[in-house]
Order: sequence, then C-alpha cells, then structure tokens
Amino acid sequence: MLGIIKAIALTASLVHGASLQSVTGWGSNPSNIQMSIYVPDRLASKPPVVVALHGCGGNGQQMYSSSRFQTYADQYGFILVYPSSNSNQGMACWDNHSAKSLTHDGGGDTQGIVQQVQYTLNKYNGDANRVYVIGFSSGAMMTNNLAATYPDVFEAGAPFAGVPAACWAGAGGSNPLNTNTSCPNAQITKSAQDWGNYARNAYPGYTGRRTRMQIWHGATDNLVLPQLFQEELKQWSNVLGVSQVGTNSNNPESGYTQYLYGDGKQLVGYLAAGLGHGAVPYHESMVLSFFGVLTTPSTSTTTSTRATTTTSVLTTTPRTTMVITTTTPGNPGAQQSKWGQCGGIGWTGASACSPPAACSTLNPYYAQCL
Ligand SMILES: *[C@@H]1O[C@H](CO)[C@@H](O)[C@H](O)[C@H]1NC(C)=O
Ligand SMILES: CC(=O)N[C@H]1CO[C@H](CO)[C@@H](O)[C@@H]1O
Repeated sequence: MLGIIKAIALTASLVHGASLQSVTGWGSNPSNIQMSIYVPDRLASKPPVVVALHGCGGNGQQMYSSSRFQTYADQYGFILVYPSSNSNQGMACWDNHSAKSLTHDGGGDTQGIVQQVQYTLNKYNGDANRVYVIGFSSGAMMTNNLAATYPDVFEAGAPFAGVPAACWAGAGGSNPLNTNTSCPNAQITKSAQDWGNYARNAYPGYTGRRTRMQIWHGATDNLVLPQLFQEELKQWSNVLGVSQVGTNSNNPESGYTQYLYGDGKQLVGYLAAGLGHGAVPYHESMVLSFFGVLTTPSTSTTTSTRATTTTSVLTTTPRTTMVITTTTPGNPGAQQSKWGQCGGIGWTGASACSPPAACSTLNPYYAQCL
C-alpha cells in the first residue's frame, strides 16, 4: 500500500517536472525588472518564445498561476517568459508612459523585456521569427507598446484590457492612482492615422514586418473603458493596413462579438458583453493558435530525464482540471491598496483591502481591490 502511495507521489512529481524558474544575468536590465521562465520538459527543436505580462500589482509568478499557457507549452514545446516589473510605490506596473519605454532601445521596460527574449532565444536556440507577447491590463498596455517599439521582435501580440500604444504618452506617470487618468478614461481618442503615427514613431525609420494583433476587452470594463478597445483597433488597422469587414456576434462564444479585419489573420478583436476588468478569460488556445504555436513540434529534444514520462500523463491531467472552490484566504493581517491583488488561487498576500476599496473576485485566479 505504502509502495503504491509512494509510486503515485513519484508520478505526480514527474508529471510536474518543469516549473517556473527565476533567471538572473539575462541582460543590462536598464529599468530593473525581473525574469522568470517556464521551459517545458519536452522542448521543440527551435522553440517559439511567448512572453506573458502581468497587470498592475502582479508579478510573473502571479501571471503564471493565473493562466494556463504552460499546459500548452508542455504539449507543444514552446518557451514562456514571465517578466516582473519594477515595483512602483508598492504597486508593480509596467512603464507604459515614459519616452524610454515608448522608444525602440530607449532604455525602458520594453527594452528590458526584449533583452529577456534575446537571452531566451540564445540559450535555447529559439526561433527568432516566432516570438509573441500576451498581457493583461498594464501588461496589455505593454503588449501594445512592444508591438510599436519592437515589431521586428514580436510577430504577434494579444492584449487583454489594454490601451493603444502611447496612449499614456505625456501623462508623466500613469498609475491608476494618479490624477491623470485621461487615457484609461477614454478622454484621449484619435484618428486611426494619428494612432498609427504614434506607433510608427516608436521606431522611426523601421519599414519591416508589423506585429499581428488579437485584441480582447470586456464591454463593461470601468477601469480601462471599452472605448479603448476601439482605439486599439484603430491604431493597428492603420499600422497593419487592414480594414474592418464586419462584426460577428456570439463569436467565439455566446456574448462575445468578433471585430473582423481583412481575413482576421493580421488583426481581430473580441469584445465580451457583461465582463469587466480582469474578467475576460485568457482563451489560451485561441491566443496561441493566432500566434501559430499550436503545431506539434517536428523534432524534440529533452531537457531532462523526466521527459519520457511527461507527455502521456500530462495530456490527461493538465492543470485545467484543477477544481476551483474558494478564493485563497491569503494573509489576513495585511491590507492591500486599491487595484492591488487580494485573492485568487495561489495568492498568499494580503486578502483585505484598504477602505473604501473592497476585494472583488474577478476570476478564480485573481481578486482585486476595487
Ligand atoms: C494627461 O495624460 C495625457 C496622456 O495620457 C496627456 O496627453 C495630457 O497632456 C496629460 N494632462 C496633463 C494635465 O498632464
Ligand atoms: C494602468 C497602468 O498600468 N499604468 C501604469 C503605466 O506605467 C506607469 C509607470 O510604471 C505606472 O505607474 C502605471 O501604473
């Protein structure tokens, strides 16, 4: 009996062989950010690299545990990079407003993230033509900024609840606690041409390939208003040179409206009725198929001896089968400030919010002080 239990425990540890690892020494790191990486046991021979960016108050670990991208990495052999931003006044957000971050090789967060990508490509012999970025909220804003500043690096991107590239430009700071919230309040609206110019000006003189975009937003997002979804579409339709051909309701599922541009391969948007900030699920398989990474690797190399056992077991026991019951209690003594995380699976930080903010469960993985 004991033997069986031991065998099961051993199998479990073999199944979850790969894990999130923190990495140092990956580059000059101009803005003091951090890097974590998830390298599946069974790696494609020239693996694609997908960067996943957290929202304000989060970090790479939280982004990892609040999404299921790694289950697909296990299956398809691509690498995931989870950067963590430098914390700003106790609240870690991405620098989405400064000229440093809004300029190609400007010495800001965008450059640091690209250094993490270069490190990963070099170390694992990755495919430089297959690098992608996905992000939520502040991370979605960075996704747009990365598409503007590094179209040469990112082949496609998927922002969830973001704003157009350079929407915060000139705000001097763009923490949601700031007084100047013109951008997320949709007081900055521009023509497609003007938004396009903003993106192009992030990398003057560049004439190469542009980042394809799949854009997601909740129609009742009252932190980053849904109008910003339209502004993002305007920006990328101009940059990518594609026009809207129509909308399709209940696509990909009930309550979602698809905004289709051209054949949908360059630009497509999904607006989710009745969903607020942080409530739109990542739709990992749609994002990853848009990127084009859900193809079975032709050849694979093993990074550890665990590899032989993982494949078959993982397909039957992905993390997605996790049963979601309650919000993790977290640390009851501490208080989280407004917009910070206050619960969710794997969360061990503060579970109370500084009044008048109250803890609101946005999805099983993420509760936020609102
Ligand atoms: C507020 O921020 C916007 C950019 O988001 C900027 O254009 C505007 O000048 C800023 N307003 C003030 C008063 O600083
Ligand atoms: C809404 C949002 O994420 N804004 C962030 C943009 O970047 C600045 C600078 O790091 C942050 O302070 C904001 O919170």
